[in-house]
This record gives sequence, structure tokens and C-alpha cells, in this order.
Amino acid sequence: MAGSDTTVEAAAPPDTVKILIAGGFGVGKTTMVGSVSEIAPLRTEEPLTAAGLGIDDLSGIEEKRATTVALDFGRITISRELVLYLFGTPGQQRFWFMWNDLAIGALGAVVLVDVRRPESSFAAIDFFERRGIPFVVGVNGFHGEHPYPAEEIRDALALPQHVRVLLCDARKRESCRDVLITLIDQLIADARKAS
Ligand SMILES: Nc1nc2c(ncn2[C@@H]2O[C@H](COP(=O)(O)OP(=O)(O)O)[C@@H](O)[C@H]2O)c(=O)[nH]1
Ligand SMILES: [Mg+2]
Repeated sequence: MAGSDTTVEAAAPPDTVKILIAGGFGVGKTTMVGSVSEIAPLRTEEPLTAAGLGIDDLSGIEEKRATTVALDFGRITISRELVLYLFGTPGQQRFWFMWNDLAIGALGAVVLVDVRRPESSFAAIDFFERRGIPFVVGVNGFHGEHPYPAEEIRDALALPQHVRVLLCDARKRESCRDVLITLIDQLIADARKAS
């Protein structure tokens, strides 16, 4: 029948949003992208070598054998309307020249913090604050332990009240998903305020 009104409208494709997963060396960025991604994450890890001795601080992460040299890439579907592309940044200072490129087009970021050495993520926080890129802080407990409440970590990192601080476990999918959803909620709230 010509002009049939039974045509089913094709569902609109989901919005895709680029999110960075940042933070210091060995805080759990590659682990987070791996545990939350629904596609096999692309990793660009290289073994840690003697060249990093005396430069890369391995205290607390002595078991770390590899490090991200370009990026981690993963994807997570939040809803029919929203898919996140996750870009894990390299943590070592000598690879930071790549951060500016990775940040292009990113709507927001998760700054992961190792609860045992929060200062290793100061530079990442500074990076997003300077560029005005919204971020939430995920405090990776390591061994699932959270000795400090989120408010104490906020004070230690001198974060303003509007930055959300969440306790998380980079190894657990649900926990990482919660952090990402908090970031998305914040991005939506910011967009509503601006409009
Ligand atoms: N016990 C424990 N180990 C973790 C956790 N998150 C990461 N790791 C380990 O810590 C090391 C550094 O993590 P990785 O994800 O490579 O850190 P990145 O440098 O930020 O990408 C790796 O050996 C991980 O397996 C965690 O929550 N608990
Ligand atoms: Mg990594």
C-alpha cells in the first residue's frame, strides 16, 4: 500500500560522549576501563623497564608490571540514548604531552585517586580545573578498603564543594558504572543550568 502509515520509525542512534579516565601513575585507570567496558578494551601497555627506575613511584603498587603509554579505550552503554567512550590517559608524567590531544572533544572526566597516595592525582585535577572540563573524583580503595570518608579526601585534595567525590573500587563494574553515572548526572545538571 502506497504511503503506508505502518512504517516503523528507526530509533535514533544513541548520543556518544567522550569521557576521560585520568589520575596519577598506578591509581587504577586501566583497571577501571577494563572492568566497566562492554567491548574488549584496547590497551597500549608496555612492560615497566629499568628506564623507569627512580622516576616512576611504585610504592603501594609493587605488583604493577606494565604501564599505559598511549591510551586505554573502552565503551559502556548507559541507556538506549547514551553511549560513553572511555579514554584512559597515561599516568606517567613523561607521557603527559598527550593529554591535550586526548582532552579534545571530552565532555567530562573521572579523576581516579589512590586512597594511599592522593597527591599522585593532583596534577590531573589541576589539568581539568584549568581547562574548565567538569570532573568527578573516584577514590580507589585498593583492597576494597576505604579508611577515610569522602569529605576527608575532598579536604586533602582541596576540592571545592561542587566537585563530587565518590569512594569506588576500580576492579568492580558496578562501582565504576556508579562513578560514571554520577559524572553524567552532573553534566546534565550543568547543561540545564547553562540553558
Ligand atoms: N588490590 C587492588 N589492586 C588494584 C586495584 N586497582 C588497580 N589495581 C592494581 O594496581 C596496579 C595498577 O593499576 P592500573 O590499572 O594499571 O593503573 P593505571 O596506571 O592507573 O592504569 C595493577 O597491578 C592493578 O592490577 C584495586 O582496587 N585493588
Ligand atoms: Mg594504565
